[in-house]
Order: sequence, then structure tokens, then C-alpha cells
Amino acid sequence: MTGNPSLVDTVESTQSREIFWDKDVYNLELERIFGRSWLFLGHESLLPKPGDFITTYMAEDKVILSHQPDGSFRAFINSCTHRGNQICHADSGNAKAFVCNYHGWVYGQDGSLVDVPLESRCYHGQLDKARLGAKHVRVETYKGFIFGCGDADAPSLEEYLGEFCWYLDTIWEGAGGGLELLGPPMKSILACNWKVPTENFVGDGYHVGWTHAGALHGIGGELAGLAGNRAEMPFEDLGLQFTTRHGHGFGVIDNAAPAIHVKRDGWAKYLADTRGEVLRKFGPERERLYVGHWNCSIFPSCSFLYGTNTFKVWHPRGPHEIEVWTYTMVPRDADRETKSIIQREASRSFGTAGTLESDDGENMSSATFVNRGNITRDGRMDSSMGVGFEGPHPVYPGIVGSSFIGETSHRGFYRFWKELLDAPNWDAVKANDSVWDSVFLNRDYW
Ligand code: UNU
Ligand code: FES
Ligand code: FE
Repeated sequence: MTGNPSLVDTVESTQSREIFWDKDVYNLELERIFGRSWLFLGHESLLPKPGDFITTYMAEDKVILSHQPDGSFRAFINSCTHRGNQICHADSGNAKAFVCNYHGWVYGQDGSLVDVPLESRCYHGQLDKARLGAKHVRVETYKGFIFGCGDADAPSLEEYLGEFCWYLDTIWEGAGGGLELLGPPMKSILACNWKVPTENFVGDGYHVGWTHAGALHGIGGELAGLAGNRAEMPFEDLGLQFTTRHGHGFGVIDNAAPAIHVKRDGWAKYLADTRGEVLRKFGPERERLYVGHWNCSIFPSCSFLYGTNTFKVWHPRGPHEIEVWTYTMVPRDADRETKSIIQREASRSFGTAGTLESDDGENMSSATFVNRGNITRDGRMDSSMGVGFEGPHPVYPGIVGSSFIGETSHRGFYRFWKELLDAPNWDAVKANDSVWDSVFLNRDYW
């Protein structure tokens, strides 16, 4: 499949079904997408003290993220350099050192190899411990969110997020406190390709009124009118969609941030109390975003619903399975009661057994496994909704689509997915920085 130009057709806005099914595509993704992108590892709030650690994944690689005595964070591959055993089996904790179960090699908080049983008697002074530390990956943080990258040539995290920082600041900095994550994450296995939920969160406003019709009807509130795609909804005027360099994107529904929250005295009240400060700090365009509901993906595999406040990582497990990790996003400076209301409401809706989460799961499996069929697999998928009704905007960075219900950010996601899959290295990607948005043809839309 390598180099197949039709995996993604950016002119016709179609994708081959092989992107959800083919094992060669998946292996190339591990190397060229996951191996070269910044991947979400954790938030400072999950490991606040020196010595605190969490174990997580970068795609299929197990990693330890560790809070250093000097306050910085380091991440290293959770596999012993002796015979390869997994070094740490705990999900999180506080540790002075990590001791491998197999033969007892000891790694420090920074991943260096500090002690080896029977070293002088059995290795005869020949073991070079300095060269046998656990393998490091790059770690950088943005507004408390910690990311790791396995490619020394990748741009900095801030360059990788690029103009998307302008959007993230609105909520990750907010009125002053910004957002943090509550863990430990809920974890579940879902039988689907990792891109199905990523594309759903990056910009699938279309499914909300249909897939979630029953749930939205039951919850009531700001989104009840979407249930069943009822004709009286102003579909052209519900919100906007955004895509920026490197495939990040989101859709916003205006004035709907806490729509999925049945209990209104927590998050809804917090937003009402803080929106004035956001208006002063960031201006009206971003205040609009602050009080809107976002479905968002940070390329490649980290997604969140701002408003609902679930934060997800889709860890790939082969082409047809993912491990879903779900955290709750809460304002750092909110009181305990507000945080716990948000956590309950988030779990009830988009937690592992959440009402809306279960609505989506079956579609995601189905969209993956139909491609078992040899004839089916040969076909294509369409993401052409709203082509031409999008373009550069006088205020909002990137490319802006005219409605929450459109596929602008799907197109942005797959355009970059294909670019990174084909690129020999990051220099080749950087060479396209000034022309990446040329496929979004309507320069005069806004
Ligand atoms: O299912 C979703 N991605 C969603 C649900 C998006 C916006 C509102 C509710
Ligand atoms: Fe870790 Fe041998 S595999 S000490
Ligand atoms: Fe959904």
C-alpha cells in the first residue's frame, strides 16, 4: 500500500477503506505517524510531586513518565535493556527507583541504569552501565499537558501544535486557572481502527443529532433540538469547524458548552462566572469558543470534548483494535464540589459505560469490520460535506468551515495524515508549511 496515491484523495475528498483495515498501512503508521508525532502522555496534575510517575503508551510502545527532582518530566521506554522485560507494571505511584522483576536491574527516576545484581562477580567489571539506561523519548509540555515524541528531528511541541495553540489557550489557560485532568483514566478495549474515533472527534458534527438522538432527547438542554435532525434547527448557523497545520481540528456548537451536563450548578455556573474574564483577556471571538461545546482531536490520536469535558487517548492495538483511555478535564481553580460534579457528568455521558459513548462504539466497530469483505474493502469513503464553504478567516487561524455540521476538519486531518505518511522526514513536511492549505480552494469565503 505504501505510496498509493489514492489512500487519500484530497481533490475528491475521499479515502480508501484500506486506511481502516490494511496491516501494511498500520505498520507504516506506527513508524511514520506515531513514531514522528507528539503524543499525549499525561498532565502535570496526574503526577504533581517529584518521584511521581505514570505508565502509559506511545502507540504500542510502553513508556514511563517520571517527575524529576528538579521539577522537569522525563519519559523512557518501559522495557529493560537486559532481556527486554517490562520494567514497571504499576499504573502510577511514587518511586525512588524502578526494579525489573526478571533479574533485578535497577533504573533511577531518570531512567538511567543505577544498579545490577552480582555486577562485579558475574560481569567481571565489563558491564558499561552508562550505555544501558532505558531508552529516552523527548518530553515537552504545553499549559500543563505533557507530550512525548520519538523523533529527534520533529519540530518542538509548540511548533507542532502551531496555530492550534491559539485555540487551546482559550480553554487550557482560560480565565486564569486553565484546565487539568482527573485520573486515573477509565480504560476499555474497542474493536475499531484508531482513526474512526479520531475523525469522529475532529469534526463529525453530522452524527450528533442522529447517532445520539435518543440520548440528546433524554438529556434535554441546549442540544435537545438536534435530536433526530429536526428541521427547525438552524444547521447552517450552529457553530463553526476548524482545521490547522498538522491535522489538528475541532467543531464548535455555539452556547452549548455544558449541554450534556444534567446538573447545572457545577460547570455551567463556573463558565457563567468566568466568561467575562475570558472576554477581557482573549476578545469576543474566543469568548464564543469558551462557551461553546467542542469536539476536538489533536493529531494523531488524542481527542477531547470540551464542555462535556472528557479527554481521550485512542491507543492503537493493531489495525482493528484500540485501548480507550478517558480522563476528565476540570478547571484547575474550581472547588472540589464543582470538579466532582463535572467528573460524574462526564463519566455518565462519555465515560467507558457512558450513554453517549455506547451510542458511538457500535458504529466505530462496524465501520472498521465491514472491510473484512474483499469487495467492500475495495471501495472508498466520502468526506466532501461543505467543500468550498470554508477558507481562511480574518480572525480565526487555519481554515474555518461555515458550519458545525461539515467535514472541513476531516479533510484537514486526512490531508495531513497522508502528507506525514508519504514524507521521508520532517524536513519534507516543513517544506510544505506555506502551501498546506492550498487544497481548501475558496480563498474568499469569509
Ligand atoms: O458525539 C460527539 N462527538 C458530540 C456529542 C459532539 C458534540 C456534542 C455532543
Ligand atoms: Fe530485566 Fe533481566 S530482563 S533484569
Ligand atoms: Fe458521538
